Amino acid sequence: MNANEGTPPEGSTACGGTLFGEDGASPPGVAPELRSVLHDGAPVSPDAIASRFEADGFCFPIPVISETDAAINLNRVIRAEKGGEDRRRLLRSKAHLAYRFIDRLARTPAILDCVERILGPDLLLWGSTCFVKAPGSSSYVSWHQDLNYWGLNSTEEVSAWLALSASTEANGCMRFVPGSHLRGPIAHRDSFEEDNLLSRGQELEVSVDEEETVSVVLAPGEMSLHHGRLFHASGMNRGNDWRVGLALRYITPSTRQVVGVRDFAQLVRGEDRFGHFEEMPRPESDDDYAAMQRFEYVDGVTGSIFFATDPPYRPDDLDDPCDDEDWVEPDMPERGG
Ligand SMILES: O=C(O)CCC(=O)C(=O)O
Repeated sequence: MNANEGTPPEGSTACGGTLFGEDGASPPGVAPELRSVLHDGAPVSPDAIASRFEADGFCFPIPVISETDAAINLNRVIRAEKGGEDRRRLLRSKAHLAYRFIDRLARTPAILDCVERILGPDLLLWGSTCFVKAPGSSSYVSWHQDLNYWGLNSTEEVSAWLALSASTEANGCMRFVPGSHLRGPIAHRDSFEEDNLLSRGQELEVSVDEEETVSVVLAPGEMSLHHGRLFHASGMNRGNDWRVGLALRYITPSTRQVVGVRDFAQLVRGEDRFGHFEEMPRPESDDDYAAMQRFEYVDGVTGSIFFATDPPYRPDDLDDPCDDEDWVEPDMPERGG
């Protein structure tokens, strides 16, 4: 099977290689220091991105779409968010199956080029979620590791978090703990806090030293990449504008779903020689009723994965880079209640 040719969103970098800042230039209206270097000061380049990701478990800021495209897509998310619960819930989990604009954003060549450097040439899009914080919203995300509750048997996963609005400390940008992806799976507890944007309000049972954290400040059109075992969180929106990010979850085709009986993913680059995930037709518009029905179907089949008990999930065949000889298992606290 070959990946469908991706259709980049209007006006985005379609060349599949040129990142803003590569030549030292910055997109209009943004301070050069935010645009042309990565979080550690290295110039934005595919090699630097891959090596920072490996060492720190994340990498940002990486400009991938234009400010104009970010604004157009921000409006689409806000329209869906305000369109009632039926429209809003389609923005969660596998939103690319329901909305064409998300399907297209997820195939942006500049995003896939970076992810390919980390995961290799064959890429599946497994998930896509819009994390939306309205102005003044008390929504937040507790400290967690993504892979603990997705039922995937591999750490060959990368999240690309695309800022459609500015993402700042004031409006609740993400925060990362550098190097925490190397600590392996950590126990989580479920809080089911109403304002927590995570499905069960999952939170790490180890404490996080706020001094060690890095704020993921992004301009519209920039993305961050993070590893599925990275400790990350985000605060409330204390600003007057929307804070909206699209989290795109890419995996390799050899990955398996081992909690749910069936799971779905779209081939976005290269080849799938494994067939572990079912593929769905792409939405033809943002009002594609058949696509919305397919989303509901998939959500019904896969929704229980996120509520599977007994985290952290650690199947015997877990393919974890932390399994190397030098890895020392951290003390795992007892799970409460
Ligand atoms: O957008 C946020 O505030 C949190 C996003 C997140 O936890 C994720 O993308 O894994």
